[in-house]
Amino acid sequence: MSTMTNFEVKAYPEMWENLDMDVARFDKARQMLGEAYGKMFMAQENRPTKMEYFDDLIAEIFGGRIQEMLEVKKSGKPVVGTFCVYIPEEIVVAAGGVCVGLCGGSPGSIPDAEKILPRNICPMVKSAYGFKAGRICPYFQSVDFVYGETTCDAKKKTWEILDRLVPTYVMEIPQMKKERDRVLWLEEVKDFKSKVEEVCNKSISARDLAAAITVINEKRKALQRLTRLRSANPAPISGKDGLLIEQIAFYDEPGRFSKKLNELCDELDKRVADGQGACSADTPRVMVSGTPMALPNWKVHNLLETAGAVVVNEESCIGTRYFKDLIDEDQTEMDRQLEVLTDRYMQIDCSCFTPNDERVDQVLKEYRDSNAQGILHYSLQFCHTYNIEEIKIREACEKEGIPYLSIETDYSPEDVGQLQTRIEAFLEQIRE
Ligand code: BJ8
Repeated sequence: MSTMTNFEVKAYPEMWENLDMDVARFDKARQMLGEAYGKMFMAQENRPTKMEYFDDLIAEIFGGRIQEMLEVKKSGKPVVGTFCVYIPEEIVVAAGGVCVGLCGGSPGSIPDAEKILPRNICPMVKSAYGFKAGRICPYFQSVDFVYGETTCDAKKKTWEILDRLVPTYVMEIPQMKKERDRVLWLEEVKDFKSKVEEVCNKSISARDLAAAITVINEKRKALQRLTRLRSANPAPISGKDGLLIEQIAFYDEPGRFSKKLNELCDELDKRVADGQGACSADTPRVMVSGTPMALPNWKVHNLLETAGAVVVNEESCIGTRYFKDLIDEDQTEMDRQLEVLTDRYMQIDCSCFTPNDERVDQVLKEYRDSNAQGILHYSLQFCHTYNIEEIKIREACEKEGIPYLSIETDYSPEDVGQLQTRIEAFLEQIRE
């Protein structure tokens, strides 16, 4: 395999300075990201040519895309940061604004967070907080406000501390899905809409919202299409590239993203028809299920694919949980639109809910649909809800005779050797 590493994430020091960033430090992170990307992504063989757009997006992730967001902001439209797929981006898009995912996927910002937050909480929360505290994320520096939620304890208590650094609002997400929870949820969605409207000083009309629902539905449909194509054998695209596209969905302009992803899917359609894959047909096919993997968290996919597997599905919030459900587009009145929007969001099966048995069924369904041969359950360290829900997923896999491996990890490279050994044994079990 080639080891081409000449990939550069572009530098925009002047713009970063204007965003009050720690430019010298951030520039090192930018270089490291480029090197990692070159090694992990550009060195892959048999890559679809249409991945070029997504490579370019990563090259401009701290530059061109930020400029676009700042243009939107200059025009008086809202730029909103979120940390969870329960925050309805359709409402921000309806206001002509940008909604960007700010979950942290990098170990580099964790020491900044550990200066104040406890060490024994989820790395995703620490990484996100650290990006703001260290002034090393141009997205965080560009938002009008962030909107958190009350999903897990680590998140909801961190928002109180984060509010000292950036205006932080919180959506109450209930923990059960009864009728009275739905009533509360709908009110919370309305509050979110009011907050977004405050920034642009304009009310969102039913027509604006209808258009935004279509735009985001199109994005979710394009991601569903990619997932279906990955079920082919040989897989037409690597799991790393699949994950990367799912991560980029939280940053890119949605209309353009859907168009480019559909162009890639056209190419993959052809590959599938020609029996051409990113790997051979006897490559072990793994589905990853569990906690989300925020950019640039490629640790487990990289380990799996370096060990000779291909990842064919992500049952996570940076994966199918984000795009499996669409919003009914037939409503024309605001009240009804907000109701169907809330209904769609209530279908997301995050482990923060109790009970959450629909997720077990969903995991088994996706396992079958993706033609996977084994499931790797991935839990971030200290994520109690996923770690405990793992018991039910494991039991269901045992019952179905599905090869299964559960790992709990963080962003540090320390456990890589140990994980490698366990992954190799898991792939051996699949091969047998
Ligand atoms: S809907 S998965 S995006 S909450 S991994 S921060 S739960 S301790 S990310 Fe999530 Fe919304 Fe659920 Fe999805 Fe907490 Fe767990 Fe960390 Fe998590």
